[in-house]
Amino acid sequence: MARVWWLSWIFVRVQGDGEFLVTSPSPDVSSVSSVEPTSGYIGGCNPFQGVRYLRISNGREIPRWLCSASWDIYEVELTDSTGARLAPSASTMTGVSDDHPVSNVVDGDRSSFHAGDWDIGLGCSCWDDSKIGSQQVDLDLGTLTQVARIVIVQGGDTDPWSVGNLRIECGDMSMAFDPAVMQFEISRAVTTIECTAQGCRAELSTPYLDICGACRCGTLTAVGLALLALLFG
Ligand SMILES: [Ca+2]
Repeated sequence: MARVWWLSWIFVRVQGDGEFLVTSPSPDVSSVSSVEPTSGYIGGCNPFQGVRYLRISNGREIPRWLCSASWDIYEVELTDSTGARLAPSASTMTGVSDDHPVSNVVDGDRSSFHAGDWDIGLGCSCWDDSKIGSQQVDLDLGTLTQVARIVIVQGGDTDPWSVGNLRIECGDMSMAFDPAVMQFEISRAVTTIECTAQGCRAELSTPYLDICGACRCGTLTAVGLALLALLFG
């Protein structure tokens, strides 16, 4: 994947599109917009109040230029209020790409990942808001459980299959989800969500990067799209 990512940035430069703010083989953190890690409460539901299910989904797009792109989520780690690590099962109703099963989200290995259905098309070139939440992972704790910490692991700031905005929904024993959704900006590396009775706060290991906001995919020519398809499938 690293080679493909590098090639993608080179290709962007070949297009000669001056509107691209990122012009190096890997994202230049200084040239894309960023915000400080969230300091206040996230809002939405609070899994500290007790949940059986947590639904994790994409809040926005991923910085890819083809529609055959899905989000790669490496690991979700849950901890209860005593500090004990929880062991949920994982499933999805939105599809799986070959060789990257949803179980990889909870296998205890931060290097293995789950890839969603490519057909959903989460790349910024074909993004629209109807795709918010279109790639989901459902975690089942088996019984109502007080969740005090959620750690979301992605591939890092140079991973073009990462999201910068995440949704978390809280489900009860009957898998009915609270309409109050947690939606917030996250790190493309590791995001730790700490929850208490007062609410949840997020700590980002690297600042939020709005990579897609810095690209102008609509300016790619038909020839360019054909070349991208040839290079990246
Ligand atoms: Ca994993």
